[in-house]
Amino acid sequence: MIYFDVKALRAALQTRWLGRQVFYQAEVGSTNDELKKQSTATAVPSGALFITDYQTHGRGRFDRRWEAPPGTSLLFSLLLRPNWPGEKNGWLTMIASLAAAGAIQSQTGLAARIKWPNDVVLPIDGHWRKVCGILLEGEMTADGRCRQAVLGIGLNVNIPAASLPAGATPATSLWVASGRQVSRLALLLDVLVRLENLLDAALDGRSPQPAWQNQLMLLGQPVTVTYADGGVQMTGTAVGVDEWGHLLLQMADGRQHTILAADVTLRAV
Ligand code: BT5
Repeated sequence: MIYFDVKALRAALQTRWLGRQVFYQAEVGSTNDELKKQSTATAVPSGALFITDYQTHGRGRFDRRWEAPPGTSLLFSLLLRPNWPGEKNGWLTMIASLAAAGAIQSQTGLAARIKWPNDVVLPIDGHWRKVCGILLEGEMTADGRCRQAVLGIGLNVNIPAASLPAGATPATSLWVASGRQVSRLALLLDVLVRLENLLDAALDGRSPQPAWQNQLMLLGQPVTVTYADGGVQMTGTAVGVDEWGHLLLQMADGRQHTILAADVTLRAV
């Protein structure tokens, strides 16, 4: 396996506070879980980064799995303490996908877009394929503020075509999509600078929503929303997202539904 060069990361980091404390292990269960463990055991500052080369129990939403062959991907988590009302946590997912899509565009020239609510996708032969997933896990205080959040990002960098995960979601990697290997270090440095700038702006009260909505695919198109629990389905037109990242679904009968990101999967009709 090609190990991630943490020394080079520390030396080249261009951020002011994000990723200034780095934890690395070649293999872990899940970086989200490891970072939470670290933050319970020791005083870990906001902005701390946990990165690995391989996860044995990489997680998606709803206990789904995140699969990536050893040494091929960016698999990392960030500890954040925004101390804002919990509803604002949707901004963190928006910021993560904006930063990932922006870094992919600038490092590879690929036209990365965001698929609501938490995926970064690439167009391959006329179809959108997932290249990056985001898992946000927040801990709230009794009065509903965000005590701490762990923002997990999985980005398929140099996964060869034959090793792409073959699940329900069509996947790709930057290597497969661009035809050349991409430096995980350069990409991570780029993601972190973008994330930090977006986080600083958000902490200053500036919403990522306009930039995020701009990068969304499926807007203006008919979509089907499926609830994870009962499998209830709704079909309508995705007309936009509100300030908190909830999807606005326009139904045929003229009514508009607000769809919370936490509950659903989204498919083009
Ligand atoms: C996500 O969930 O997309 C969030 C994935 C977050 C992964 C990171 S890696 C670092 C950190 N530590 C963790 O343990 N997790 C985070 P969701 O929207 O539920 O999508 C999961 C679905 O994506 C799976 O059910 C598969 O169909 C598909 N999938 C799994 N691995 C994939 C991959 N490498 N590339 C593309 N799709 C994948």
